[in-house]
Amino acid sequence: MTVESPLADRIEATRTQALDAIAQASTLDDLEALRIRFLGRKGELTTALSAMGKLPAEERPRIGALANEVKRDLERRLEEREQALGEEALRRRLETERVDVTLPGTDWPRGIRHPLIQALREVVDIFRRMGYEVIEGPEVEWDEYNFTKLNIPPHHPARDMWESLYLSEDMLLRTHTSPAQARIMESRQPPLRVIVPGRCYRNEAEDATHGIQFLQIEGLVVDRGITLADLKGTLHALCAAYFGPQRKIRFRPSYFPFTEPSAEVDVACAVCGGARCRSCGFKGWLELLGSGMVHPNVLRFAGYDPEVYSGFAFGMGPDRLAIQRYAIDDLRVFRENDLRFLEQFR
Ligand code: 2NL
Repeated sequence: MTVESPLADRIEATRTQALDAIAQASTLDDLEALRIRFLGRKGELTTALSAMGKLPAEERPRIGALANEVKRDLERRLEEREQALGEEALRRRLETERVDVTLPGTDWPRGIRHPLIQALREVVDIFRRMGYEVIEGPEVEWDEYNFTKLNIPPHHPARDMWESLYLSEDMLLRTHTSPAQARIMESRQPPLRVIVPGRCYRNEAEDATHGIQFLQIEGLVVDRGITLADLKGTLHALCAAYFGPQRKIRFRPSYFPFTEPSAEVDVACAVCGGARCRSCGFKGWLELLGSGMVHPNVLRFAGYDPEVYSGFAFGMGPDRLAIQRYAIDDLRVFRENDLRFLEQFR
C-alpha cells in the first residue's frame, strides 16, 4: 500500500530533475556543481530530508528509505557520468596531442675537435703505441726549470723579457714544454720514455702568423746506450705513421742549447714531393721539427751521470705537422676559426 505523501513526491521530482541534469552535463565542473546542488550539505535532497521531522512517525521509515535510495542512485549516476566524461576527455586529448614518431627529428649541429688538437692527439697516440708515457707539467714555471736546467744560461736571448712572458722576477709562462721533462727527470731514474703535449707562451707582437700562445709536443728518452740511431729511427717511425710510409724526410744539422748534436727533420713538400715548386718556395723541403741528443749538462742538472746515461729529445708544433700532412700553405687558417675550413676535418 502506498500512502500519498507530498514529501515523497518532492524527492522523486528532485531525482528526475537531477538525473536529467546529470545526463546533460558536459564537463567535470558541471558534474561537481550538480553534486553540490543536489547532494551537498545545503543541497535539494538534504533540505527535502530536513522536512522529515514534521512527518508522522510511522511515515518516516518509508520516506527515509526513499531518500537514501535516491541519494545512492544520484551518487552512482554522477560517478558513471564522471567516468564517461573523463574517458571522453582523454580520448580527445590523445587525438589532438598525437605525436607522429615517424617525423624527422631536430638535427643539432655536432662539433668536432679542432684540427690542431686532432694532430696533437694523433702524435701522442703514435708515441703511446711505441711505449711512451704521456706526462704534463705546469704552464706557470720557475725560470730555473724553463731555462737553467735546460742549459740555457742567464745571458741567453730567449731569457729576455721581450721574448718571454714573466710573471715575476723568477717565474714566467713556460716557453716550451721542456721544463716538464726537467721535472720528471729530477724525480725519477732512467729508463725514461715520455711524450709531453701542452700549451706554451711567447712574448710576440700578435700578427697573422704569430700568437702569444701555441701548442707543442716534446719527447724525451733517457737510458743506457741510447744513440743518434735511436733518435733517427724513432722520428722516422713518427713520420711514417703520421704522413704515410711514402713521404720522404731528411735530417739536417742544427743547434739547440739543450741538445748536442742537434738535428732538424724536414719533410718533402706535399705538393711537389721534393721536386721544388712555388708552394715550398722552390726548396723541395719544409721544416717539421727539432731534435738532438740530450746535452750532458742537462743530464747532469737532473742528477744523471752522463758517463752512464744518454738520451735523445725532440720538439714539434702540431700546426707544422697538420700543414705538411694536408698541404696547407698558410698557418693562419688554424686561428681564423672559419667553419668552412674547420668542417673539412670532420
Ligand atoms: C723545436 C725544437 C726541441 C728539445 C726540444 C729537449 C728537452 C729536454 C732535453 C733536451 Cl728536457 N731537449 N727538448 C730538444 C730539441 C729540440 O724542440 O723546434 N720545437 C718546436
